[in-house]
Amino acid sequence: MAEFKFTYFDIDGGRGEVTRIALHAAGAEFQDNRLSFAEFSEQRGALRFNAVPTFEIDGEQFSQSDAISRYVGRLANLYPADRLQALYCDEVLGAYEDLTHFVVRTFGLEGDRLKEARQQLLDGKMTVYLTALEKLLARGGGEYFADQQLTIADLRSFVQVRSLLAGVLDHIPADFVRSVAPELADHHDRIAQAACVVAYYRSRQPGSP
Ligand SMILES: N[C@@H](CCC(=O)N[C@@H](CS)C(=O)NCC(=O)O)C(=O)O
Repeated sequence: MAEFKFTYFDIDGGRGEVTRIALHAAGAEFQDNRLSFAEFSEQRGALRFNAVPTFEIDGEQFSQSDAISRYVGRLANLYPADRLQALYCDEVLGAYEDLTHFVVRTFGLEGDRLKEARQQLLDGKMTVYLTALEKLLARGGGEYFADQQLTIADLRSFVQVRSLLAGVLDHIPADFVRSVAPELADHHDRIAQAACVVAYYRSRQPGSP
């Protein structure tokens, strides 16, 4: 087996989370290189596009979270072999990446400007994307987004919806997803119970081997 090193922030979430869950599901040995924000600032010059996540395979560095999670998803049987189902899956990954960019644009704003930008986000892109993603879930059959089984699209939705449900972003109400796209919130609750997801978070408990 090749030597893997995955570099991302030392957080349980964000663009690195799908790959970490999938690496665990694949039973792959890998160096989990968790950077503090200070370490990221020091090391970013050595990272492609000066960003995380990065993934190294036998010392060769790769970037782009969705490309990495597709590679690892194939290792873990969490990526469809069928071309159309893979397209279903990729469309979801791309939509969540778009949504992430719209949210990130509001970072750094403060006070009324932040409030206004977040309200625009709720009324605009957030509603558009979440309602469309809910339709993509229905297209996949309602339980999963693609392949009639768990894929990295479900994991990406789970991670992103979880952060919205946590209500950690100012002016984004914790019940927003449930009010605008309840099927996505229910999907999140189901995926949280998927065996590989439960096993991954169990492995993150202190004292776990
Ligand atoms: N399209 C890239 C985006 C990478 C990205 O923006 N990563 C963020 C962390 S989630 C980052 O490194 N931000 C720090 C910065 O750009 O200064 C991907 O999907 O990996």
